[in-house]
Amino acid sequence: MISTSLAARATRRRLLYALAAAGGIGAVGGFGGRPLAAADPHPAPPGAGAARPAAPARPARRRGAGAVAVDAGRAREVRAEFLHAWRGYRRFAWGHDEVLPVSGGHRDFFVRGRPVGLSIVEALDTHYLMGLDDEVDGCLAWIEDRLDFDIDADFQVFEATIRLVGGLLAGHLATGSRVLLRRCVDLADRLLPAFAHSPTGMPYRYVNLRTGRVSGRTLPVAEIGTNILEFGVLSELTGDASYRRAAKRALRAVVERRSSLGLLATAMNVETGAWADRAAIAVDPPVDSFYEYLWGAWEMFGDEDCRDWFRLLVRALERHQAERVDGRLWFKHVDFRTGALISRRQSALSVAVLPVGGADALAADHYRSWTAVLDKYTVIPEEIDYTRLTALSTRNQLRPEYANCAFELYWQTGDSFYSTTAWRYFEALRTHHRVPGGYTVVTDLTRRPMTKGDLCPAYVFAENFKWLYLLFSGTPRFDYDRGWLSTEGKVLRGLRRA
Ligand code: DMJ
Repeated sequence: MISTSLAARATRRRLLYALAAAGGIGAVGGFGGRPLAAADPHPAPPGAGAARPAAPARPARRRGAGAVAVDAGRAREVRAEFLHAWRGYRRFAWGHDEVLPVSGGHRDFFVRGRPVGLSIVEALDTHYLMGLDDEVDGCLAWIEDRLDFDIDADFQVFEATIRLVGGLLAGHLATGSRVLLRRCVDLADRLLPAFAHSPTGMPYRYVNLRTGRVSGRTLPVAEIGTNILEFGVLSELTGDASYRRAAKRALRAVVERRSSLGLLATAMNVETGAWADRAAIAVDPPVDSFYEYLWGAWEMFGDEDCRDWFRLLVRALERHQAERVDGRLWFKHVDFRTGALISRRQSALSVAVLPVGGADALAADHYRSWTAVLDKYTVIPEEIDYTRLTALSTRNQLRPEYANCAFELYWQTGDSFYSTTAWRYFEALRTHHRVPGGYTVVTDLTRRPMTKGDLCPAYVFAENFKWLYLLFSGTPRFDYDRGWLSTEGKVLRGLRRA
């Protein structure tokens, strides 16, 4: 039985708090004797420290009474498994982008033969949150000595932004390291030509980091519009508004091209501004994080345009794509101009979008839908046919999205359903993805034992264990009242200095 869902969301409490005074908080600790600079562009609310300038209203997250499911035993187990995965990387792939934990090899993520230590950058703030300060130290030393973005090769702008710019930013916010901020600014400046050379302001897909030559004029919506959080924080840290301005222009260009139904298609030619297809597939990838970043820009920077665009797009999503099958909420793929059905497939990545995006009632229902998939398969398949709840892919690429959503919804509601199911996710992760050399992808989750591939994607060091650790640890290094994380799990606001 299929019916359209029009769930409404509850109201959000709002608080006023002051913008960061230049300079932010002072350091009381350090890593390896390196000088720590003031880092947080969004320091603590008024009352703490010096007087701050008058500030615009910004939203604050709604919190449940028990927003942190503190369980020291579980937090320890999560941390131990993160360390197991990390030791595999350190042993077999140090300095390379990603570890192949079964064969003991490694692979480069952006350009073959040109590693940028991706897993090191991705892991920085996770190490910090878990109190693994020696590891933070080792990562900082590698970045200081070895990381150089003067590379004559094409880098994918979206991945470089969410993983590298975001990782370096979060690392800087955690440690105060000026080197991390310098590397971050250097990389962002090398990425900016992708925006500046485009007639529409929507970025090209690739940019040569040395020459600034751009390429790839047709790209999906998530790649066009998943950058305002990283670029916005960078603007605040540097005082240079051009990063945030470029990101905002790209968002606006996409939203302006929505159909009369208020839907976005999937991919755009950024030179002509013409859609390259007609499929509205949100909240699936490669559109997913476009939505997250609209709401994030409101939460992080008080950007009212982005808030309004988010609401407008989510209203259209509810009206034309949401449907219930046996009481479970899913989002069908439709023609973005007519609303005609294209398919009833759903990606496992979809579960993480709405809780980050301020549509909590929808998010909660969608999470319950994916929990039914977790119950059926133990490990969530990459993609399903939601009419029959059957796997269209038997793989799982060590996906973090279910844990991401569990953390977000627990954080917002304090409902133990999310901590219980998050723990189930963790136990399945440990049972089915663990190998002696770390953690690896599953290639067939319908077999027993599940068959495994040979890759630990770098995002595992940024996401899976971090979401779980934040959920169960209540670490004092994270400000649970006002923290904010990116689509790649980077803490862009609310890191507390040790
Ligand atoms: C991560 O790189 C990010 O979460 C991104 O937004 C898309 N998905 C992968 C992990 O699945």
